[in-house]
Amino acid sequence: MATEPARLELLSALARKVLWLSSWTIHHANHIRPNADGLKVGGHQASSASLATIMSALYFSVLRPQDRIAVKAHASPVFHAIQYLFGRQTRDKLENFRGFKGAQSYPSRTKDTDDVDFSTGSVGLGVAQTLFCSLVQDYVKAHGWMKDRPEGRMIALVGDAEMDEGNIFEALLEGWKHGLRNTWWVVDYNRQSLDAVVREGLWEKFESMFRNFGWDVVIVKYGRLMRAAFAEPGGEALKRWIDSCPNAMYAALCFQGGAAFRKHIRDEIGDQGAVSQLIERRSDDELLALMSNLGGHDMASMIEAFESIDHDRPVCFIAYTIKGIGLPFQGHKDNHAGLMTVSQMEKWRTAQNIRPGHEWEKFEGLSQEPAALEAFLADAPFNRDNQRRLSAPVIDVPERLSFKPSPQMSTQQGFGLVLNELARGDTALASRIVTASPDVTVSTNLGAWVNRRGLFARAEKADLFRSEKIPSTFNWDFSPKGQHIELGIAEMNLFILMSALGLSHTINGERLLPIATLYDPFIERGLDALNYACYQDARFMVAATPSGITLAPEGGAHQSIATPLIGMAQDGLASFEPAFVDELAVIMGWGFQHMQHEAGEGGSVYLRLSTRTLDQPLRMMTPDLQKGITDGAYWLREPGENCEAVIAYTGAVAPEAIEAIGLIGESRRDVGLLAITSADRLHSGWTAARRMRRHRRGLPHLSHIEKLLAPLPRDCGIVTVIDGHPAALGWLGSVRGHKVEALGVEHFGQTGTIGDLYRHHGIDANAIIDAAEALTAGAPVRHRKMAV
Ligand SMILES: Cc1ncc(C[n+]2csc(CCOP(=O)(O)OP(=O)(O)O)c2C)c(N)n1
Ligand SMILES: [Mg+2]
Repeated sequence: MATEPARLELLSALARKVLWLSSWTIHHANHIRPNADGLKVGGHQASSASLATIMSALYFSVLRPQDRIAVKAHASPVFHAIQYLFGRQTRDKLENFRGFKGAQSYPSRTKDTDDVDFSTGSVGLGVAQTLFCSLVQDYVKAHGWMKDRPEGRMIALVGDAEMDEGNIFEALLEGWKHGLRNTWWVVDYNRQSLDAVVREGLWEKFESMFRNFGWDVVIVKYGRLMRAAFAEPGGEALKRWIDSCPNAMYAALCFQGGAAFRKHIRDEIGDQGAVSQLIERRSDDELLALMSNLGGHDMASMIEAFESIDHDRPVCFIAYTIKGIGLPFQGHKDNHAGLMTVSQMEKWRTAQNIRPGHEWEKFEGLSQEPAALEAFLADAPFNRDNQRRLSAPVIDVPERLSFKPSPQMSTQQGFGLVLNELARGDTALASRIVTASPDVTVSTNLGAWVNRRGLFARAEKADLFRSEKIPSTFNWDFSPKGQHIELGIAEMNLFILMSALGLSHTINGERLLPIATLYDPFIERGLDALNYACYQDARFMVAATPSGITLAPEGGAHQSIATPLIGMAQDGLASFEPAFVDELAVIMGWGFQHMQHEAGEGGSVYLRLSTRTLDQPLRMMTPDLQKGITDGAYWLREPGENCEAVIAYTGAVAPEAIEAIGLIGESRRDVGLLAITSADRLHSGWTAARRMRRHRRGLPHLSHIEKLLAPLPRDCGIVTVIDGHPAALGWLGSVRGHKVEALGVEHFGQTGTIGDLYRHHGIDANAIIDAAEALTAGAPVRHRKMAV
């Protein structure tokens, strides 16, 4: 173990190297191997530089392998440089920074190869993810699954302007409710964002807010040089001047350099003898070094701050920094997109003692012994365990998920029944399910599950109504064994929690099977978090209900129109919209397996459910039917040989489609009824088959939908109908060139009964018949549904 001064010297040298390598990576991408499109990499050089010291302190000394880190998006080059020094990143990927398959501009858990813990890029999400990851670790621990694994700290490196993102505050509140531990947020307080210099005194707002939520706050404002200077005669006055200097002015002076600082300090406080002497004792360069020695750039101060934490309460570090420190545009308000010119880089290279052609060498230009640096890196605690990505065995999913059948049910009800059956049993599957809902647990039918499995909290808390013997349908006991995580209303939190739970197998080595319930329209409220959860390959199931306009009198404001398209377009999410509960049970069983498949094969699952009660079919669940349901469609009524019209429906409009088929049957021949359980799976199967045929000519692979539509005569018309945007099914006509009338919902907000609204939006039986008539030759359809 190196002595303290020696350790600090090695760490500072490595931090300088990290700054060099990260800047060189960006420079290389812009000037040496620029992409053909000529786009420059803005945003990174200045933004990365802020964090070179802090991240070096963390990765080379403070972090342990069990810690997990969300790196501020624009500090990606710094992260990659650190991993390069550790030997986990290749020169080729750095030379190809932001190029095809090169190191990513924003750290990516799935696309980068150097052990990124959390994908960042949409600012705010990574920050909250660390908080929820810590809660998940507590969950795993409370359930007795941590074994002898030490608790990790979940750490976010946060831009100060990133703190504007509301989802961070939503998470903060949730963390407080759940007794958050083991979470560190390090705010890179460079007082600059993309466009602007941040408001004066922002740190005070942060400080009081974090303290309010029970966090420890550590402000790291002055580096060691500064602190030494403050102890000199006149130092107090200098400190007062620094403290009162407006952010914009301080930034501007950092940009202008030592002489400008001297002039300003002289003009403002220079008549006080001791201060003048203090600054006169220093050359311009020395004065600039002193004035830019803010805490976040001072290795000793950062190490001291991190090592001073001797508790597991959450901590917010506010580290003062200068954006672009050490680079020619440090502090300049326009520096976000700032890039060093070739000649500036040349000058800086010379100053760093780096020989041309040796830019990528790990220790080039450092005066320390390479062997000592190498040994120090090898010995970094973070580096001691190469297995930071864990895995967990697959949990068995029973052949068939059962539920208590009833002749009439909604899919939402069915969802509750399937979970209730799971809760009653003692399968491994049930023990690994974790549910969460943004304050709609009961209204999305999770109540029965929660009654049986209980709510999660680290400390027991009995349901007061129950202990007071007040009759209530619900038993809301909290305990460390509980399996439902109660959340407030914020949907962003729901999806970030899903992301954290859904990565547990790789972070904690213990598999969880998370299920989120929420109202379907509010998927849009949490969409970015949902997208990032999928992007990190977290695995979870979303049951969204009620959906569409079918919630009818519940109100126009809660309708969802776009969600079927979101379900189709969201990468990593298989979407389903069953009409009947036996379909749903099959899909959920398939879903629990899909959630556990290897990367690239499995993914998350979205169930778009409804509150509409439908007559349930009495039928045997054959393997063929089961496969049709999970592949996305099956014939509820097979089309005949001379089929003139097909009605293809999804979800809650099944009764209208069935009724229309009955009425059309007398006027059109051999009509077919196609039940579509997943437009998403059908469509992706179809595009995949086409791609395969293009690439491997001659292979007769047909997708499920192609096979289903193959027997239809050319001039058969297809009417599609969904309680959602019509484009979700409108593409069916392209599969084999059939004419299509796509019915669906395009306008938001009208309230009424289901009958009123289906008629209004043209998705009722008569609208389906009209559409079929328009598509097909022959006499008008004789029958219409009678108005009720
Ligand atoms: C959700 C989202 N909105 C906007 C952006 C574009 N953007 C990237 S960085 C940034 C501001 C950065 O300021 P700060 O967090 O203080 O980091 P700094 O550049 O100072 O290091 C913005 C607006 C983004 N990446 N994500
Ligand atoms: Mg900033």
